[in-house]
Amino acid sequence: MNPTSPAAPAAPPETPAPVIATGWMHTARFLTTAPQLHFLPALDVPEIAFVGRSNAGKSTCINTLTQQKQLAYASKKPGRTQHINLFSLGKQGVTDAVLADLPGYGYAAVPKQDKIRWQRVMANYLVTRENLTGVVLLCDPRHGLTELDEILLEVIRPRVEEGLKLLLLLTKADKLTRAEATKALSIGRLQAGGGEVKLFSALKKQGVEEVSQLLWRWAHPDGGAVAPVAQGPAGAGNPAAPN
Ligand SMILES: Nc1nc2c(ncn2[C@@H]2O[C@H](COP(=O)(O)OP(=O)(O)OP(=O)(O)O)[C@@H](O)[C@H]2O)c(=O)[nH]1
Ligand SMILES: [Mg+2]
Repeated sequence: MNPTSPAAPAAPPETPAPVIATGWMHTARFLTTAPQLHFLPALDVPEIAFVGRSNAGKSTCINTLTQQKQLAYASKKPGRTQHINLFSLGKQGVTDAVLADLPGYGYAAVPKQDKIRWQRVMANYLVTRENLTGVVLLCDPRHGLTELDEILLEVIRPRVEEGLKLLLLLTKADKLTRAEATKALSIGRLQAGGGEVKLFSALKKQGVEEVSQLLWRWAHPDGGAVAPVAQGPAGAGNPAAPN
């Protein structure tokens, strides 16, 4: 076979050097916030959603990955994030992907009606958001996957089968012994149904490069070379908040 043949299959997306992926993450800036799905702007760049139980560490993870202290609002008090918050990524004002920080679920003190309403918003988002490219499901392995995490995995399963990317991110890994971390990884691999599993610690900056590289690959399935290019007008040129 001629290796230079134009008919040769396309190479899988290249893994960028860690510095490219972390540099890309560092470009994150606030785009918009929405209390409900229909307030979200329609975008045509890849969107990566951070979901999981309240207090799992979603906002902290976004801050750690983007190397910014307070881009996403993190707090000891569960239920801090109450809107869908979008952050743009890309060089020099050119948005080539968006991160979405979603409110957590399963916080006991939230009134039942609010819980049900939020679960509906979330399920709708995961099923209907057209530019959704990947989901990062954060889970504190000391608690394991909750019933609501399992429901979420069920909800996205058809989309994962059609190519939606999934990462089960085991957070607060600094709280685990080496043996516990190994065990958490193997349990996670059984549960992640088609997705990847990684350990992460905001405290120790564990997993930052690996996760940044993975998200970069999700957002640049064609390789993207060293300098990412915009994939469309992105609607991000209109950062007007809904309210
Ligand atoms: N030890 C440790 N604590 C962490 C880590 N990541 C987050 N936390 C702590 O966990 C708590 C919750 O973090 P958040 O990032 O606000 O959690 P969240 O998932 O965004 O929570 P909601 O917005 O309520 O859904 C905070 O007190 C963080 O400091 C970590 O890697 N290690
Ligand atoms: Mg949060």
